Amino acid sequence: MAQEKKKYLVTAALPYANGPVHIGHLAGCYLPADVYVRYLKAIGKEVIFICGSDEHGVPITIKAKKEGITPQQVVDKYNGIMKNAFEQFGIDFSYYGRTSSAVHHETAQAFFKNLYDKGVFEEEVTKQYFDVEANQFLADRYITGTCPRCGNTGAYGDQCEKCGTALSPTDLINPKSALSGAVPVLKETKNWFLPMGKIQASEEFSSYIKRFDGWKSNIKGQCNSWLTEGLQSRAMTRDLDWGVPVPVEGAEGKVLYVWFDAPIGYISATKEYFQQNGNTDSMENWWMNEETSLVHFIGKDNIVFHAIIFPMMLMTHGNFILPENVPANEFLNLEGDKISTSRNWAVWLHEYLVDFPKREDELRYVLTSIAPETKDSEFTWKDYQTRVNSELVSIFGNFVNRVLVLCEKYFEGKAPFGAANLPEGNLTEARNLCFNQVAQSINDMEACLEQIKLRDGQSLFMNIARAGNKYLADTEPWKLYKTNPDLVQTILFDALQICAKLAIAAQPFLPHTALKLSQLLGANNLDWQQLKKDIIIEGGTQLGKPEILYKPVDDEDIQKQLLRLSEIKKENTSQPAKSELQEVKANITYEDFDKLDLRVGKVIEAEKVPKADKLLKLIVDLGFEKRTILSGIAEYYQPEELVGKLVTVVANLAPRKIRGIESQGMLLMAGNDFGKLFSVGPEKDIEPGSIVK
Ligand code: B3M
Ligand code: ZN
Repeated sequence: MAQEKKKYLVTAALPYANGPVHIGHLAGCYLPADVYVRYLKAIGKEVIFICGSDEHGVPITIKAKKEGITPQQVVDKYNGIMKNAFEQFGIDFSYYGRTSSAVHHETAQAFFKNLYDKGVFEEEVTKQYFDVEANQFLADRYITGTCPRCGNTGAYGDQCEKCGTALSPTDLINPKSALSGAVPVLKETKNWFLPMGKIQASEEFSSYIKRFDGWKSNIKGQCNSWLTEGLQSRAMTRDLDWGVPVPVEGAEGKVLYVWFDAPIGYISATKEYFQQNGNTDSMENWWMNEETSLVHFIGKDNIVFHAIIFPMMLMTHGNFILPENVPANEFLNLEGDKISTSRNWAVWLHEYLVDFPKREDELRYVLTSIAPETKDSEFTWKDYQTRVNSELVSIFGNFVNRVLVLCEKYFEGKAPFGAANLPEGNLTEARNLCFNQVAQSINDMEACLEQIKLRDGQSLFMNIARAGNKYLADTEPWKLYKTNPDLVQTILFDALQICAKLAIAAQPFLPHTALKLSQLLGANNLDWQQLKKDIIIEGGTQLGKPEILYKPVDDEDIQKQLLRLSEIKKENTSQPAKSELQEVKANITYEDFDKLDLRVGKVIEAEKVPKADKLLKLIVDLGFEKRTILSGIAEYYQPEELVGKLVTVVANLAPRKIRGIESQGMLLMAGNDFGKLFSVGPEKDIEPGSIVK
């Protein structure tokens, strides 16, 4: 990987500029990307690190409507807040762009035009929902309704967030306009579709997907399952007024689909970066250069766009390189619950900076320690406190502090001269052990960084400090000083070299600390190559005044955070006002009702669906036959609780394939938006197959 290519073009997902940044964002993609970039730079690669605000799409316009301001005002407000938070945490982008910039609009339009002129798009008139009251088409999140899969009444036109199913607006039951609440009507409109099925069949695409083999299994798995199901054409334009106008005739009032223009944002930001640097280099020299390795850091909800759709766009355009790796992370949860902006269930970076000033590296450390690299993980304040206090403070900080304090005490704050007197016997053993452990940890750490296993990499980094502490504990220089000061000189000389290695190896993970520590060591130009050297700090070097690297986190600090969260939880779970419960739907006739065939079923088998957190696969006996039914209830039921239960089944619902499994019906569930869901079944024992009416 990193050894092979010279140039690295690393991107981190462009966050929607519609709200501040929280720890989930940081842990999901910005921090891992930054650690990797800092490592690549340290080993001497040429790297550019690109990010920016995604300023289009319905998430922005919805926020504008909520706050009663224009979309432009929304993005202007949040772009600054986000950029600043990233900077404070040391996320070292080469360039942070904005998709509202003129360069981006031009670049995205030229890209679309290129594909259009080649005849890549399918032009199709389809029926889309239209809000007569608001006089506009309803794309994606402008439309809500009931999920046909799990019955969630707040599903969006592009996705149900409860069961994760990707939807089209016309899949929704009882669709409603998010703008006016009106029932939308279907109206014809022309849009341009990317023929993904056709591209999937191309040779170029087949050869591209061989790269998946080297990718993390969570990403490979998701991609392969989409490919197996077969890709459908997808509209790359929308009937909206906020976005990049579609640059072709007959497309007035239409903009590019936000997922078409946003990834092009990486390209336009690269252009702007070089423009602002006097054009000494060019976008083409990176994006159209086989010497470049393109790596996209993203969260798991963006996989299809980066691993499949954007590469298809790049491929059909031609000239561009394709992603070498897409290291997507899973999600980070907070204190047992999903992080949610709308429920304010988050640790906001701008708030952390106020509550824990100058402790950015502490959060970086904890978030890398628990990074959701292969599965969802969990942030708790208690765990934050433990990791800071028992690792950063007690191991790393304590080691460095002891060394500096002893050097001040015995050698007037200067580095002693090494090997004045080599230890004998047990002490030789302790010394060799320490040197071996340090060398081994450094090697293993580099291997992890190379493979983007940052969590393991950081824990190996900590092992260097552990080895240093053990050396001091084994040799006890503070006891030796009276009898053998020469030996103490050797031990502290050794220990200072370990401090210097820590300062170097900390660079990717803890950049603020790395800087501070190198100053304390009187070493300005530490570089990664020196990790393999025996002597980094020469005898006689003037050291800084001993200063602690990390302050312990107090119980009060933690209590305050927990109190804040518990208040939010209270607000969120307080009884819903009647008006917040769903309104009763429009009347139906008896004939409508009679179309439903509801039957009693008995669950005879239940199991989790691999890689689908919310789905259970059930075998339900309907008396006359057994059906496979997928249900989005895994959060509410353990499979074994359901076996033997009588349930009500919609027996004549058209079968539907989910995750490659055909679901042959639906279970009735009683639920609300406040986290309750129960199956609805007969009150007394009755034969499976009985009619419910
Ligand atoms: N803005 C989605 C998100 O923030 C989207 C990413 C774009 S990356 C090109 O999750
Ligand atoms: Zn659903």
